[in-house]
Amino acid sequence: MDCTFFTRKEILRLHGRYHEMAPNVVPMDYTKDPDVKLPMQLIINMPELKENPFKERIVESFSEDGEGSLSFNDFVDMFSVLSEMAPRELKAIYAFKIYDFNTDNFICKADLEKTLNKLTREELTAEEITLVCEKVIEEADMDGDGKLGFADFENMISKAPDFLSTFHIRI
Ligand SMILES: [Ca+2]
Ligand SMILES: [Ca+2]
Repeated sequence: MDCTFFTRKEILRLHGRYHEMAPNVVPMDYTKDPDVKLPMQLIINMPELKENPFKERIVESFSEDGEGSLSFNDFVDMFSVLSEMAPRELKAIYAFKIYDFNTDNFICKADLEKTLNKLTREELTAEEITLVCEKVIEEADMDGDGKLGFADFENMISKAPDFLSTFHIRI
């Protein structure tokens, strides 16, 4: 994916951030497109992500090797989608992917329970979570199969924009 909304100046600033996490590994000169990746552990400790309950899943979903390491390109893609300039539709695609914990292209009740537990930082009881999940699915599930496909999900976030708030980051 190449979908950055950043100016050259902003990309240079991001490169500075990427470089400062591992100055011995990340060269300053990127004209030769070096094959460098930084491990998830460094990235999830950035102040923009540290407090985000979905940080591991966010980083994972932008990791081209699928192991959570990010090349500088992956890193720019991630912040592009998280930036305020990203279109809502693009954020929705990633949010869906991130909330689909078992990666079957649907958000089922179990996915939604995990999502809500993280969004509410485990402040609700298990019964409350179950109730909210049932209600959300009931209201958003337009084709009545008991789980949320992407169209259902878009329906859900149009009614409950909080589901996207975790994907807005100011950098
Ligand atoms: Ca799923
Ligand atoms: Ca459905």
